[in-house]
Amino acid sequence: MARTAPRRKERNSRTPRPADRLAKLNTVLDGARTLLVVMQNNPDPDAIAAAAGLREIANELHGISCSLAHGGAIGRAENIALVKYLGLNPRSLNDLDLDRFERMAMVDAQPGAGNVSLDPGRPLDIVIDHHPIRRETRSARFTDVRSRYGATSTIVYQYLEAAGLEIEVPLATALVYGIRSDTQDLGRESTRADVEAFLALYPHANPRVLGRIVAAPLPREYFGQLRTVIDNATIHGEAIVSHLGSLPSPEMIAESADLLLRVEGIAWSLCSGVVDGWLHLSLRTSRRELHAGAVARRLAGRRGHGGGHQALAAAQIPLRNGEREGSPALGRLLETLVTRFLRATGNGTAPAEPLCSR
Ligand SMILES: [Mn+2]
Repeated sequence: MARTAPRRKERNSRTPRPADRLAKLNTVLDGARTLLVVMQNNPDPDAIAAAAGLREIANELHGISCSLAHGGAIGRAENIALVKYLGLNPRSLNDLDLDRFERMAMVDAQPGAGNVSLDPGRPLDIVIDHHPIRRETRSARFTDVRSRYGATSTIVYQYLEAAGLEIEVPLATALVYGIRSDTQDLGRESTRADVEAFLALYPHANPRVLGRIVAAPLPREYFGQLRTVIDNATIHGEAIVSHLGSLPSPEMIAESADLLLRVEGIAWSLCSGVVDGWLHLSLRTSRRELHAGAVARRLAGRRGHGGGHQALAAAQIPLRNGEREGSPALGRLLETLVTRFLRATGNGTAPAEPLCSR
């Protein structure tokens, strides 16, 4: 009987060990007194947890005083609750004198991406992220971009672990939430590293607090937006699209795309909304082989930014004069985008029908 060679767990010689990565990170942080950690616009739980984790490393290993910043606002009730629980005071990028900081880091995002307000020309010392690598990122002094990972929280956990730092309950709870929310409870875009980080962190997390954060009270406007999502949702074959109109912040667009992907028989969802003069688009798919990130880039075209993972992606397009919510010009733009989306996903010829009969 033929024997197969025993499968050995071998580390690819090109993959640096966590301790080596930490040593490199430490070199960059060494000697600094201040650090600014920049998150994506409207940061999500993964970004918030990853930033809190990097802050811990800077604080504990280097005595660096650390500030957190982002573009846009923290809009979702869950994210506001998380920030409050962690005792963070994230600042708006617009309110900060960036020259004041001796080091600049970015987590869960990359310079020049569509969801980042920071001037891409500003040099960064550290970039830690799990989105596909961007050209601008390569000029940072230290980069750790692992696009196969489900969450930046997983990557930051590995640094905390390598540093031998005791992870306190609030940070463990946040990192667990970061991993859970970016991977839909490890069911989407997650790797073994995400599962291992989750299992290591979970015993230190406070599930009761996490339960309260996840079920934070929602403002009544949330339900109004939800009604708009459902009223405007149209099915085209295996795809569903909905426009949410004008919104104060874009989080509801992504959340709606998640929700609509759950409609029976649907393999693609696209939700859109207008925030601050930009059209935001969120895409989701259960057909990962077609790559949502590639479709998002096609939707953004040359005018906007687009990208993301296999199963989830986003695009942002700056609106021109006259393309206001409710205007014929915006209507035409949306129609073009929906047509492009339906063609890209193989639903171009399917008849349109409303999700719910009115
Ligand atoms: Mn993330």
